[in-house]
Amino acid sequence: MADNLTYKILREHLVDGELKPGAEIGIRIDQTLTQDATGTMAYLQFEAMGLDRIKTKLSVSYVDHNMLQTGFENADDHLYLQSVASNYGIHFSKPGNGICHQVHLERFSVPGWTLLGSDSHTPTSGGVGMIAIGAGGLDVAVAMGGGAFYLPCPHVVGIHLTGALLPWVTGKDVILEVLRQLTVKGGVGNIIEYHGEGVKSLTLTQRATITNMGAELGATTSIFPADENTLVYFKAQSREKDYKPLAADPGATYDKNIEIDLSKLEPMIAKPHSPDSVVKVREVAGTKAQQVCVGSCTNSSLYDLEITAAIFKGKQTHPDVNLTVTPGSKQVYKMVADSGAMATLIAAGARILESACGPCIGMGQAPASGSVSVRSFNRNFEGRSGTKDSYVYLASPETCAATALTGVITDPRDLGVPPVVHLPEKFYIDDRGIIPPAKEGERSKILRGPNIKPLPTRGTMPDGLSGKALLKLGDNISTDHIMPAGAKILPLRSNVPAISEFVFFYVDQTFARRAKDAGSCAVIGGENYGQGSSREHAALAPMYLGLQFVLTKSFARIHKSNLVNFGILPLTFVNAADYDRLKQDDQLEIPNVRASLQKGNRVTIKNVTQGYDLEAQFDLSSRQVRILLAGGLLNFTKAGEK
Ligand code: MIC
Ligand code: SF4
Repeated sequence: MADNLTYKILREHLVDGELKPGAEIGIRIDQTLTQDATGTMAYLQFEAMGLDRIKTKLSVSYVDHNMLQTGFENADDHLYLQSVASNYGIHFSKPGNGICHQVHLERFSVPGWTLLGSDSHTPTSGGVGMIAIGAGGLDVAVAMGGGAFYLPCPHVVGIHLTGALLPWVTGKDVILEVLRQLTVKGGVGNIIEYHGEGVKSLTLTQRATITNMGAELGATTSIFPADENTLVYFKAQSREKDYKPLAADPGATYDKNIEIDLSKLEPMIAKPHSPDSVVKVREVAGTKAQQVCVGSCTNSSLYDLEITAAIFKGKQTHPDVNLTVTPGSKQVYKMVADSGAMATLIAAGARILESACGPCIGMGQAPASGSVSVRSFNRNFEGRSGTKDSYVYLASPETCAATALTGVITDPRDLGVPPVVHLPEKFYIDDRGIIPPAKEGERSKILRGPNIKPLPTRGTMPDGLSGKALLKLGDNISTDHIMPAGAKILPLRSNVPAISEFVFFYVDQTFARRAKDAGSCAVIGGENYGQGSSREHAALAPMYLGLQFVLTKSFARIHKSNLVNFGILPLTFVNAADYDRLKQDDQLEIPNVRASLQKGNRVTIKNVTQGYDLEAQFDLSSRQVRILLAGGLLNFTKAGEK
């Protein structure tokens, strides 16, 4: 049987179910990663499982998000993470060592293995041929304990690449083109596999940019074959031993096929406020920009910074533009310092930031009111930058640099012949920022500062649910809308009672108060509800506020499973017209919900306020139903269920 690469790896890791698109499967997880903003909860959950040590081949805990340390909270979390890692067999990547995805790609990625990460951009490592999936922290905790990761068996979309990119056209432009074609919900339920002659022409870091931002498609993950270019990268990292060539079997087929001729692409840009609002840079060229940011896990590799510096050689940023540059890892930072690229950037007037997520998640560098910020990042949801009325565009580092030079959005092809960047064959390797765990059996104190509050839990699901529909929302609500991040709110990730005050804060500041007054509540949404990040706080904090069920037109993958993991019922409309009829503040009831969940795939919702019944459906595996009945995945796992 000719398998595509995705199915080859899934088949090797399959522990439950059958590889039939749509059916639930369980896969063995080789590696996990967490970052600090999702990690504290993941490790509190891991601790609650009562195991001695992780059972994965490797688990790494990174610190890269909560790095501002404007109070004690972040530092407390870092100490907790380091101490818990040491005790349970987990490697700890210190603050300053880099953004989790960049560091993982450099130092730990392995072709053919599986990686589960509590961050939606975990697919970055798909660039080397891993099945690397983003999930909620609780799923990652279960995987660290040796449990399988359950997911609907994906359809595989084959993107057949031909040709080679023209000068000034980049991996970022490829994924922006894919987003233009497929949209932010086009990848739901799919793994995107790149194949064909054109693959050869893409460097490893270009591939990683493409798989990273595949998260914005809502895809389960994205993957490239492992080939000569992968080997070049592994050699540079002195990790040849981890390399093995991998590709789809000859004659393998895909559930859907897309053709992209790389030589036909040109520089692309995503307009505010969605990563799929993609147009050619040319179409918005001339728009005045006030800020330009190069960095984030999408585009902060050595090449990205070297090319940015090369564009600025002997030149200055435009007087009206603030340019920030973030090296993705300590490796990149040290190498741009040694090569002189950093000196060029400093001379050009760039603000060099520490190696962290920073402005990508609104941790500093919020743009001015009403201004335009052009970023090499992957998300531009409204308000995510920290300034609600800013206009964030997403483009390649090359387009960013051209824009910072001229002060207006600029197609980099207008700069003439591109500078040539030579990367060294061997990269700087220094893993001292990654602290190995204590030996098995050696225990030390786990440090819990006052910011770390116990994890709230939910009891088993009652016989009936009821709640006021506190919000009626439109399409594509992101987890940044549900549980915003940014400098004020992100440090509260370890304190659910405190962070819950900010649920839907920028949508409706009265939400948390109204939820508490109501005691139990529901939310109504449109298509692709919960797109974006893997943050389980977008389920956990609403659960704490009494959210019982969410009724939408459709859900994004990770958020839907986070809702289930925390005992919140995800429902979709049977008749689209019911969405229009429902009103905010309607009192809704689902009598006999336990019985309905165990029977079919529908529930009847009573609209008590308007006096009518409507049908809703649930697309859940029998395992997910059992999780919901148990009141969430933690209760389910503690009870020894699988
Ligand atoms: C993001 O890019 O939105 C984040 C912040 O990295 C999130 C994780 C989080 O909210 O902690 C993600 O992508 O999953
Ligand atoms: Fe960090 Fe931004 Fe990447 Fe999320 S998308 S991991 S916030 S750099």
